[in-house]
Amino acid sequence: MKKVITLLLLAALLFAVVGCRRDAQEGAHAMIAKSTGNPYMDRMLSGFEDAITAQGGIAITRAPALPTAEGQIQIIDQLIAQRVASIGIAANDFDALEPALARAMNQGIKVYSLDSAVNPASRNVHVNQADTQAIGRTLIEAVYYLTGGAGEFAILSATSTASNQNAWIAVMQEVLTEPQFSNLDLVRIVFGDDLRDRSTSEAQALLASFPDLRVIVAPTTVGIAAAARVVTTQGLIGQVYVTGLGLPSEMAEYIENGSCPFMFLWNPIDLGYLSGYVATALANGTIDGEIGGTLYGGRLGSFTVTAAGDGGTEILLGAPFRFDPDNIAVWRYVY
Ligand code: RAM
Repeated sequence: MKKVITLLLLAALLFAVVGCRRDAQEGAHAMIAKSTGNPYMDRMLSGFEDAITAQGGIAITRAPALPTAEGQIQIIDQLIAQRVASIGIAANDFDALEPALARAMNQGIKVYSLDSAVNPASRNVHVNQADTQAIGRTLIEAVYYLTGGAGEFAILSATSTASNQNAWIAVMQEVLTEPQFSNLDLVRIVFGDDLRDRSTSEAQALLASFPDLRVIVAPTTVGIAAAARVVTTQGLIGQVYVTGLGLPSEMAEYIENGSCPFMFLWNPIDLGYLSGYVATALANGTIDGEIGGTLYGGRLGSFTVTAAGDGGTEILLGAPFRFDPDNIAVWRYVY
């Protein structure tokens, strides 16, 4: 009987240890998106999963229901308890995640931001989708072209704390001060929080408040789709144009109906995929986030760590791509 009890106890102990191991998912790589329900974020996470599984690792993908720092902090604390090897985060706030991410780094977890940066003290490196200056300038040039060089325009952004949108808007405002853009009138900046309904009502409110509005520029895939839908349903195609950063699969019908004559984006799948290689390179010590480090990015080739505009370091994915009626029929099926 004693033997049986000992065996049972041993079995229970073994089960507990194995069970814990499985819960802990030690060595797994995690990525946290801004929020659930955003198709751009879903594509980013799927690229990450592909890269991690291609390397034989375990990928954990998480996102809060709403794009808030609080929701992301809760997830970070859970991932610290799971003892993951790395955390990649598309941040809902530049500074607010610092205490949680510092806790992670103190536990030996490698931390990087992608898409939307955290401050340099909160990360080992940032994976930047495209040059911040180029995005801001390209969007103002788009507004210039669509207004014919003069007129009212508004910005429909994501959340007011999103570091990527805020960085692009800051560049847009800086570029606007150049003499050739002096007849462009930025009448308002509004925030749809990357939620479809809120972005829709913000677009409607802009049209109601500014009858002479010529362009809505939305540096967010959720905002641009909502704005184009509103312009289309209100019969304003040709009177008010929409442009910005859009997902081809969501925007094809609006590029084809003329409400959004053209727009820009990078490949969100590639952004997640490259980050999957950044995660393993940080975890195995190939890079430490310092300038000059190089890593292999799978099918995307090699990358180098460079200085970022915010004083930290970054790895740049590449140049943004322009989508218009000539190429959208192909790209709508890609992402
Ligand atoms: C939204 C998100 C994301 C941004 C794209 C362009 O999906 O805000 O962070 O990079 O738009």
